[in-house]
Amino acid sequence: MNPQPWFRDARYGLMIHFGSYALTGWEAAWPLQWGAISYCDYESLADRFCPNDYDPKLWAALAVECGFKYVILTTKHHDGFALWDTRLSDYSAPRRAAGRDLVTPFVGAFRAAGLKVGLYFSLPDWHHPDYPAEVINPLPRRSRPASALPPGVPESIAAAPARWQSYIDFMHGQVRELCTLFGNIDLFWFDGQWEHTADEWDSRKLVAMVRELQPDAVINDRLGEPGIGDYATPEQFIPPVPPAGAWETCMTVNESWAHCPGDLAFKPVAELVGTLAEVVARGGNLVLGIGATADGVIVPEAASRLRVMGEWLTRNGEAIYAAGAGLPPGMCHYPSTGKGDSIYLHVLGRPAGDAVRVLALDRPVRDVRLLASGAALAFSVDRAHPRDAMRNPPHISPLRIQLPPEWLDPYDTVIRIDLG
Ligand code: FHN
Repeated sequence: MNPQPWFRDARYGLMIHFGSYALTGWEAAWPLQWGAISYCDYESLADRFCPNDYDPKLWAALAVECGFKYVILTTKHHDGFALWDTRLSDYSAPRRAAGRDLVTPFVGAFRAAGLKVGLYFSLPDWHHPDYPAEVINPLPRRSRPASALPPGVPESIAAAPARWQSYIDFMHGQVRELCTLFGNIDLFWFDGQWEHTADEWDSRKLVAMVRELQPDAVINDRLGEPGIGDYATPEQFIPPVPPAGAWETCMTVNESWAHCPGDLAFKPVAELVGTLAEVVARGGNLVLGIGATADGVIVPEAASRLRVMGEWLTRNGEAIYAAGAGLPPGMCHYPSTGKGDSIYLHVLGRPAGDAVRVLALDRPVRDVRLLASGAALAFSVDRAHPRDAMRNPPHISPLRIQLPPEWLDPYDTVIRIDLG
């Protein structure tokens, strides 16, 4: 399947991890697997998770300001704690300390702000009494730590197949709720598929249900087998060889998905902007991940960086939104994006000398400008000497563009080349 056209045009999304795990100051759900917190202690976080400052309208306003075109909220992470009023479990924000559904206002606020809305949902649920101890990946096959298990969970699927079926009914039932409680949803972002196979998750049936209930929704690929969803999801890296078809790199702004106050390893804006340029230059989308605090706040360390990126996008968004891969690989030392007859060179950092080169172009150049200001840039096309032209392929000429150093952008100077 191909995703809806909006998905490729959007290019830039935000993923927000929000849940009771924010109280630990560690990663979402994973401290359970590390044996850092017991099942009971983790469970009881729900009795303290009460995000009084949660106002998704503020989040949506920030997302608009920062230039995001879509958003993905963790409605339920691997820990099984649901942010909406699921009828299928009591382990949810509305039924514990928070006392309210956190998803409905989120969807409303972002939709009203004009962003496409995506819901993250974990296939594994480490809280559910029927979710077995044994998982198949990471290899070798292993059991979750005893301290992390709810009382009486089955050892494996094989040990209690009926209980696995009841888990699948529950999990599919929760996805049905997500498909029916919040109006049109633009994207479903599944996760945690590595713990079982597509057949075990009954992923095809799950996707068929989503397509029936939300026919316009885009669905990611984390369903246990390639080809079931609409697009690939490399995580925390830019794929050197882009996946076939649509794809989206998801990447944290610091090193954690959840809010971790001790993690101050925020990526510099230049790196984040460079990542966005590199990803779009390979035909992908970038989703940046941040974690909200247990009070429901997006911390200034993350927000300030995203705002600076938003300012860069205000100057240069034409080279990102609805753009795709630009020049073929190897034609320029910089990433390039493209749209129609325009190529956008992303000059990351300071070029050596005062000129930027495109090694070879096979179409005439009409115009070259700095995208941010529209200022014309002097350029020359180094036509081959007739003697060499006889040996070279026709119409291939290097392009040299003068880039005055005082016009450099601190993060990524975008040069727009209009081809004839
Ligand atoms: O385990 C999760 C992780 O916490 C986070 O949610 C990321 C987001 O892509 N997905 C999983 C790891 O692949």
